[in-house]
Amino acid sequence: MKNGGLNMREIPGAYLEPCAGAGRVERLDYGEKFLLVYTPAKPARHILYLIHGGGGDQYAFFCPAFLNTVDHMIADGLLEPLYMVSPCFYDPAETDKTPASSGVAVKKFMSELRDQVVPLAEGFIGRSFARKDRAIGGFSMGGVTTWYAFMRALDLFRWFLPLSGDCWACGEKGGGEHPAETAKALVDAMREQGQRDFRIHAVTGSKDIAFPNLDGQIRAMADYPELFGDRLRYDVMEGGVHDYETIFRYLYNILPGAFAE
Ligand code: FER
Repeated sequence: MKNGGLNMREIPGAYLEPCAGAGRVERLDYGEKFLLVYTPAKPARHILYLIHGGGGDQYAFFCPAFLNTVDHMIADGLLEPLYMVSPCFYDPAETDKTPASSGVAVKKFMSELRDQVVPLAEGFIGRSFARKDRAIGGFSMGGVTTWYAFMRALDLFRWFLPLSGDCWACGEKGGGEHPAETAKALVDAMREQGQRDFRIHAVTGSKDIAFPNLDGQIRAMADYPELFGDRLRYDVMEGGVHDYETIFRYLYNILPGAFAE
């Protein structure tokens, strides 16, 4: 495991303001649901699926602060242009957004991600992306979703960015409560899928409520150095808390390294 070392710089204040070279956001409907696609101002090779946290929706990541930051990073050459897709894992009629209900929703969302979200987004863009150019990441319950994608959709994604969220394969907050079983569930799922070429960059903060869950899980994953080894990178920001502003800061720092090797 490559541990820490990332300098978690603050997003420059000017990056939160609109950028002259802004990308576009479009809404694509499917059934009763919709997703948002961000198309950068310059031609792009990569695509990132970003999953909101509990109680959130398609606009949690697709808000001015984050989209302006990405626009500026691309305009200033700090980030290779990329498409971004923001779906919602809840059914439209769902009013219960508690962790228990969200846990059921994200698991169910896996088939929708494969059968509807990816084909719709990439059909709209006009091409199917190579696995090596596809990433999935998310915050909190979106991090939980990202771990499920690792277990069920390793054929679709090479890059996984779970941010302040653990794997719930062995129950709610299972990464913290059942770390060894959770790590084994990840390993078993990986072996079943027969695919070992991947990269995980997990990030959380020392004051994040999900810290004990993700941290316990990552430590247990380190018991499989031959499988995770350099494919797993883990950073903990001192003082980082469980909110989107902090997560945008993580993405500002880790996105330039995604798709890099
Ligand atoms: C965690 C993963 C997800 C966690 C909390 C959540 C406290 C989500 C909470 C919510 O949606 O309210 O490890 O730890």
